[in-house]
Amino acid sequence: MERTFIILKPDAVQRGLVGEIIQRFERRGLKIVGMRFMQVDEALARRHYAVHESRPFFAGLIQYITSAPVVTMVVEGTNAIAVVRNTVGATKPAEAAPGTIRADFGLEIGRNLVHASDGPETAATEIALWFGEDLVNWPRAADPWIFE
Ligand code: IDP
Ligand code: MG
Repeated sequence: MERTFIILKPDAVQRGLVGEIIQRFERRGLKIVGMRFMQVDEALARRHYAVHESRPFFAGLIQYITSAPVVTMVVEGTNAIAVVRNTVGATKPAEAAPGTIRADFGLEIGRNLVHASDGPETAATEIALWFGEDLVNWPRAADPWIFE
C-alpha cells in the first residue's frame, strides 16, 4: 500500500473542476487520508518546487501556485504513486493521453491543473511538508472490494 501527495492547482479551483478531479481519484479506488483547502504562501511554494529553482519557468510557477486557493490531498492505495501520475497524465497537456485529467481539461504546461508526487521519495517528502502527521487512518467499508 502506498501514499502519494496531490495538489489541485489554482486553475482547477478557479475553473470549478475540484469535484470532477477528486471524483476521478475516488472512482479509481484510492482512499483519501488527507485533504485541505488552502492559500499557498510563497515560502511553502518555493520549498515544494525547490528542485525547479534554477529553471526559467520557476518565477511563473511560484506565481501560478500562489495565485488562488488550492486543494491538497493525500491518497492511499495499491501502487498509488504511479496510478495517480497515470490518472493525471503527462506534464504537457498536449502530450497527455486522452482520458487523463491534463488531457481532458488542459491545454498548456503552465496551467496543467494538478500536481502529483513522482516517486516514493518525493511522496514521503511532500506528505511530510504539506501534512506532517495530520492524516487520518480509517478502515473504509469498500476496502475489501477494492484491495484483494
Ligand atoms: P510534473 O508536474 O508533471 O511533475 P515537473 O516537470 O515536475 O512536472 O514540473 C512541475 C510543474 O512546473 C509542472 O506541472 C508545470 O506546472 C510547471 N512547468 C514545468 N515545465 C514548465 C515550462 O516549461 N513552462 C511552464 N511551466 C512549466
Ligand atoms: Mg514534478
